[in-house]
Amino acid sequence: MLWKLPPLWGLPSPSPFVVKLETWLRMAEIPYHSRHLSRPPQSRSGKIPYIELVSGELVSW
Ligand SMILES: N[C@@H](CCC(=O)N[C@@H](CS)C(=O)NCC(=O)O)C(=O)O
Repeated sequence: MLWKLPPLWGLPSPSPFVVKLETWLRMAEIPYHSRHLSRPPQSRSGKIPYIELVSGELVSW
């Protein structure tokens, strides 16, 4: 699960890091689901985007 901010200002996301990651996932043809944050990021860095694995582990960088 990719956690991200919702679309804004005509962009798929106001975060360039989200746009970059989603573009890469599409180019690499890696299937994924995404959800919009409704609370502060739960990643260790406190930043978005981050990935929640099926196991529940959170991956951020
Ligand atoms: N190293 C991260 C950086 C992500 C990042 O800086 N995200 C911004 C949004 S564009 C953020 O969450 N900022 C919140 C903060 O700095 O507290 C990446 O490449 O994805």
